[in-house]
Amino acid sequence: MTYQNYSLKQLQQIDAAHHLHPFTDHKELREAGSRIITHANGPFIYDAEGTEILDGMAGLWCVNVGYGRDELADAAYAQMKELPYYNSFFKCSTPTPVLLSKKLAELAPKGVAQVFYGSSGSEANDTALRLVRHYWALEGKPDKNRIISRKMGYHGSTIAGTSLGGMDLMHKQLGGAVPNIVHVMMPYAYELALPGESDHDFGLRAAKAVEDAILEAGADKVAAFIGEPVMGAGGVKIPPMSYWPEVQRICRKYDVLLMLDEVITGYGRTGEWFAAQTFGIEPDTITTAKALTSGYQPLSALLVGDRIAATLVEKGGEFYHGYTYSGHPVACAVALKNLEIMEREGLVDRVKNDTGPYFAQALQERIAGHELVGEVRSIGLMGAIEIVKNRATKERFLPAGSAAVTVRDHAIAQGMMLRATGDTMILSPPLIWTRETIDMACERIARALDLALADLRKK
Ligand code: PXG
Repeated sequence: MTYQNYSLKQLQQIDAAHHLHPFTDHKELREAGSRIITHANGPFIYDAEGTEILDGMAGLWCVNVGYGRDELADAAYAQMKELPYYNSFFKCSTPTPVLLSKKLAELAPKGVAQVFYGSSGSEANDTALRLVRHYWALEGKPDKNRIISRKMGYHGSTIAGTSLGGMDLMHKQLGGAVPNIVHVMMPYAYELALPGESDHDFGLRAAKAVEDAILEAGADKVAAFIGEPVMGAGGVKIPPMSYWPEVQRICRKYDVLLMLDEVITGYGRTGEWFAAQTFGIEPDTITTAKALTSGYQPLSALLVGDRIAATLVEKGGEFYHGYTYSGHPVACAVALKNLEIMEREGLVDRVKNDTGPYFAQALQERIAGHELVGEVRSIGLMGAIEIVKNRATKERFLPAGSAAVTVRDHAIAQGMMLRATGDTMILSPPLIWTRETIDMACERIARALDLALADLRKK
């Protein structure tokens, strides 16, 4: 069956009749009709009407090597023919997860050398939560099970992921979160720094919130702290450089495990293989997914540090946890090829030394001065643009989020896919973007901002 036999209208009608979309107001979508993306190549996606759109989001923070990579399709095809599936339970293994684990151990920060596979970031965080609690139980401290997380953190959409995350609207629909998870302030200077407070001091104050939460519960009750090195879905919130070293010092002081969620930042996004390396963090677990396969296959890898791994292996007995698709041979074959492409093309170095700095400069020079823009910020190829009504007072347009949607809609009409989160525009492009692609993106965004400003003035 090919979709070419259907008109766009037919596809939209069938979509509206039968397809429940993620994070969607279904009634609203069904009235409007979904935008159907049919194919993609390099940095561009194409919709059913043939419109070419520059993909500023790398799909959903994942297509780091860009679209149309025959090598990845070939790797999947070859693996499917040889062995499409076999499980990793019952003392079995297949070659590709074995080799991928070795590769990940080489790329990961020092002291992190074991891998547990799933198919999504949410699953990997579920594994991480179970694993850290299991660790403390094995160490004879079953009550050391509280997890400290952050408001506006995003850790997935399963019950564990939602519970770990700090998204109020998601919690409201949860009907009871996983117990013993608390949320502290996020390190978001633009809105939360006090008047006159330096970035450095704000970072320390935000870290102090973690210490306060540990002291409130008692260190013997706190298992771990979890955070995204740079908050992604919450709005590309880049912490001051003082934040992570201080959080790490606090975790060590109270013997609290440090869990990083690198589902977005992993595999080159910030200019190192992992943001742990960018910020100098030595974590006990690293959740990864998305760009591990550049999104060509669903795959997550929870990277586990030596301390937890040693206890799990030496004292653990059987860990009653796993997924049918843990270590899926096809997904792992694609991941291996994806990492090979990233290394061969030097994409991580390019982000660090060329495109990342150029992206930061382009946003500063061409976007930051716009009347609608309160702040631009970026790290590697991950950026944000704050949309405000008043640059001096940081006042936002009402209703909240509406101005960013206006900018986004104009951007898409200008051939530029980016995302709005609240009143923040987000960019997270494929790592294959060049200086020319960045120029093209900035031109289109600047035009979208002009058009949005004209609209917003009319209101
Ligand atoms: N952790 C982080 C940091 C994520 O960004 C997940 C976990 C969950 O991964 P899965 O594969 O289960 O979706 C994510 C996912 C957005 C958006 O609106 C971001 C994600 C997912 C959906 C939407 O930016 N990130």
